[in-house]
Amino acid sequence: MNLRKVALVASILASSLVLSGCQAASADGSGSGGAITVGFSQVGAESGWRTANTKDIRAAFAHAHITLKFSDAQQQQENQIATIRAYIQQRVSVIAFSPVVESGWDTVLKEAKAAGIPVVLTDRAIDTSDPSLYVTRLGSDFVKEGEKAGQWATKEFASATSVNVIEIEGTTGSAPTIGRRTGFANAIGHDPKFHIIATQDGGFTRSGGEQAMEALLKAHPGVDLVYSQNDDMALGAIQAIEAAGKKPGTDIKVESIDATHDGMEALAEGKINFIVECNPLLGAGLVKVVTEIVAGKHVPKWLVSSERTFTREQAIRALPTRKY
Ligand code: GZL
Repeated sequence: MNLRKVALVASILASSLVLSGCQAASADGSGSGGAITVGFSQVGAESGWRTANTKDIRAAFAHAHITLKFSDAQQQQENQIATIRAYIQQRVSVIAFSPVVESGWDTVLKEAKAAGIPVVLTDRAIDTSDPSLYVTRLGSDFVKEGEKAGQWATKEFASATSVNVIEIEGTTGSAPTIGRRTGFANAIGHDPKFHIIATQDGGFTRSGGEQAMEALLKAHPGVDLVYSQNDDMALGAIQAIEAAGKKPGTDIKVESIDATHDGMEALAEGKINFIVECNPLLGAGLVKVVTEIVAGKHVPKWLVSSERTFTREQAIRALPTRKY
């Protein structure tokens, strides 16, 4: 066999070895045969809760020595869809993401399913007619969180004859916004003294909460209670209430959801009156679920977060040992 033929055979052999290597990687979705790689799309960096959630997930994967490809979608669904498609092309082992809004995921998740890549939801939920498009969701019961907030309001205003409520909501169309609105209504809806006099989207951000409250306070100076769907918006609302010369927590009651450090500090100071916890520490659970899925084990469809509520006294006691 002359040298030209030897070189040709050698190059064909080499490329077949490379291809088989790729085949091995694509078969188990790892970057190097056997190792797990997870592609994660995070909503953004809009709040203290999100920061704690991202920090915990990154730390859990580093501790487990599992490769985590991470992307920040800056609260844009089209960014998450593009990132999920990129993870499909990269043949990751598992795709995990916190969907910024509930709807619009079926098409891209069908592509992941066709590629044989399991999908895990963290934190937020999706609204789909085909639940087979994801394996499980690790996250909170947002309706229950809203109900806890409403139940506190009914106790706090037990002796009142009329209660004017302003509701500052999170991202329109997101699972926590929809669930917390539903839960709050479930709890107060039977009591005609509660009047939700205004609702506005604050985007789960501090500036969004301040802008919403500034506008709503001008239109509704007689508000009795602000129900904010997260701490960051509540902290913004507090700034607007103080700028209007009123005392948050005293002249206008304020309740919130998350129990992040800054929210708990405002609760301890009496500027917020009650907080419903929403647990962002999903990292260890996500590592466990990914490992079980890759091992072919069954996992429940919903791994619900355990959460509590805080009064001022409870916040003062809890603050020194809080993880976020
Ligand atoms: C809730 C989470 C929400 C938080 C906000 O699980 O999706 O998004 O309540 C965060 O603080 O921005």
